[in-house]
Amino acid sequence: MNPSPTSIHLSLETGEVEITVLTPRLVHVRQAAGELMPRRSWAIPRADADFPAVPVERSESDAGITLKTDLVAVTVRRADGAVSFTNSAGRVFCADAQAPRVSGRGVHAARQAAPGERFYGFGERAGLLEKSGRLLTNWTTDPVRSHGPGVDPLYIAIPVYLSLQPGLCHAVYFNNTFHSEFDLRRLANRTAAEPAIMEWRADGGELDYYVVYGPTPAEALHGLTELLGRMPMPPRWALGYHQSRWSYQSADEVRQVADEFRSRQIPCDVIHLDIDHMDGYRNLTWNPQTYPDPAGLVAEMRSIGIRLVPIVDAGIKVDPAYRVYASGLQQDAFIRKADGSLAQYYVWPDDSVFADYLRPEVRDWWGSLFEEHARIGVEGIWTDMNEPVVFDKPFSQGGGGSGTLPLDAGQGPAGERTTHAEAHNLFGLGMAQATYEGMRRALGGRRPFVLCRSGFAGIQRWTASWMGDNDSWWEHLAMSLPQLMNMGLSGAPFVGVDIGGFGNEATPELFARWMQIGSLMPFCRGHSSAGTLPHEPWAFGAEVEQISRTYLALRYRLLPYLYTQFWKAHQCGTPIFRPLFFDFPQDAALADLNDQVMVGPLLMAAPVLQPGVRARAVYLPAGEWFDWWTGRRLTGGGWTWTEAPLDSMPLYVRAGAILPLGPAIQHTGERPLDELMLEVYPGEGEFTLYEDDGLTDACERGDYCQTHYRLHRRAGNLELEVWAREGSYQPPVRNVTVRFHGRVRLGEFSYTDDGTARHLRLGN
Ligand code: MIG
Repeated sequence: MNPSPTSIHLSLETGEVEITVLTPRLVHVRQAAGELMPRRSWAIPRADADFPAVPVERSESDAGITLKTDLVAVTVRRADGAVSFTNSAGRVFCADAQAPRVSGRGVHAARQAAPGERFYGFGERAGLLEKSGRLLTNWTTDPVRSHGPGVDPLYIAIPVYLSLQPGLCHAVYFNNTFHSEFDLRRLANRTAAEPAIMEWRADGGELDYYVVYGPTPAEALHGLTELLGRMPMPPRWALGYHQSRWSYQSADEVRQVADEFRSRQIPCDVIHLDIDHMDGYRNLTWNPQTYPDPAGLVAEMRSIGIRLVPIVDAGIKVDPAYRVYASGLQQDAFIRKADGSLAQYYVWPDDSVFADYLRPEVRDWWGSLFEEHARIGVEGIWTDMNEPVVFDKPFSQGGGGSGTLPLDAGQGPAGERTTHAEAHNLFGLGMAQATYEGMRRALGGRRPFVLCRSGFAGIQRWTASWMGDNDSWWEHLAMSLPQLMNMGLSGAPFVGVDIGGFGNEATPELFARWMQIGSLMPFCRGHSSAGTLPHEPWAFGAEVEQISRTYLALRYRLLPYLYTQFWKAHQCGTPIFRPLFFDFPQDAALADLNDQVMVGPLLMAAPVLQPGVRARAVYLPAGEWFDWWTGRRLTGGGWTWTEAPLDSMPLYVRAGAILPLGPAIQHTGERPLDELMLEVYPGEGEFTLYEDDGLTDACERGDYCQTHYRLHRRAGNLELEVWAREGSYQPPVRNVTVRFHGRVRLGEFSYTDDGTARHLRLGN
């Protein structure tokens, strides 16, 4: 018997059940065939013991035991261990439809779904926003290109979902790292007679899950990320535009690309270096012929405001003369097969080995390898192939495919050894963690940027994510919206797709449309595969170049707003690029809206996602909206029709918006935020602008500032209240222009912002 008043422990015939209340909205449920497993060092969520105790009411009957907080009650049935939740209004949610089964060989649970309950999240997926009817597998996989809407799984596995019913939202994290499934097929085509059921299965481990009550999506995400962790503040430059290609073949080509951006006045902060920059695909080396002076190149690029982000792969070349292999071998850092021999497989450098990132000392070793990169000025690392993928034959003999390590290979630290079957899904997560922590140590106070292809729940703590190898297809452009929105709902806000498409060739029209919405994706990178034609923004003719310039310029002007959204994500787990229902959870019409997106709370984009289309229908939730381009006022609560010529992506601002914009810049280091524009739209609203140095970890020690703005009506007139700036970070004294999009005309006001409070009467 567990004496803690916040937890229930039952020994049933079928095994142990433990339920622990962690916060008023967060509950941990565990059921095992025998005894519950001890916590492992590589566990993802925060330990139960790390949550301060909360007031819980406990009641018992013959039938079961109930724990109750201010928000939820959880009941376990003595007879069979079935668990159910209710909110304070007595509405049941997330209830076992039958007794869960846990055996040595796996787990199975069947949860009741309410009529009309909708399911989102599930990490990285192909297909539409809402997932009823799908069988979704949690197993990190390289699908080897050309993934259509039905392809599953993909690179990142996040066993998290968000359920939405009218007035009631909750999230679930299924804390099991084995191969597992969410089966939503019995939700589709259901008849009234058939119970609506969603099944969870896993090939091993315990039935271990966390339920997070909202009731709003924002509250559910807040609770979920309190458990799984949140994104660290990225360096501000990582919010700029990134240009990539597999591969820029030499330092000279990198210089040329950088020069093109600057001479064409297309903003850019980052160039990625794909695998060909290495010496024979050896991680952390440089090809001596094509990249003879990496330090010089990095410095030269930095002098024009461009950072280089080199790639490292999961496979480490077997080569006794290569320091990474030799030192790893000495540390016994590499995964071994069940028979004790090195798990050696083919990837780019042919024979390769793989580090066991579950072990803390291996993460330290891996992290320390980045010291040299950091010393020459590299502040960002891109990691790839960490599902992990292995080829069927040597790359030099045309190898490919998407095999992985043997499931019985041993992993993990002594005392908690497991096999790849349990650790597979954690490979990318561990590699991202080791890379992030190593870079952080090496940069001594500057914030690193890490980009990682694979991942698991909690991946946002270590890295940004892109959605792997899409194609230059309209279908993949359209898919990028639900894909990124569901990542955000799974706790990972810093996400993007390859703008323009990775495989195949984009047409000018496709590239233009992709750049339009891509410019508002949290991670904004153009990339393209080897063997394709150039995909840089100027490669498609003058018109598309101009469109790219316009939209990237818009992104850069929006940086004060976007950066504030990153802060919100860092503080609260709030997704940045999110479905409309996140901000309007009461509006049932939004549940299946795949082709519109909120970018933070104030902007809504309705991109064109089909060829030849020059107008589209747009759904505007209740309230007033303004067309970003024309300033025209629109009344929400239904559909509107809008023109969308090639150079224009429909974009809307909510009434009452106070949108902070910075000056036009070519890169984030060009100048501090020494000039600010507030675009103000009639209505009631508020906004808190977040600022810090953009570069160091001082913000984590409280060195930042916030300015609160409030727009409200007073004696028939709208008034903008600017509150006194709070916090220690000091932006430059600057001119602020307030552009008021009034009913009659555009009003311009300006003031000198020295951090003091003021009131501006704007008109009506
Ligand atoms: O499958 O490093 O997703 O972005 O350009 C090829 C070469 C391996 C896969 C990544 C892609 C990258 C490519 N890599």
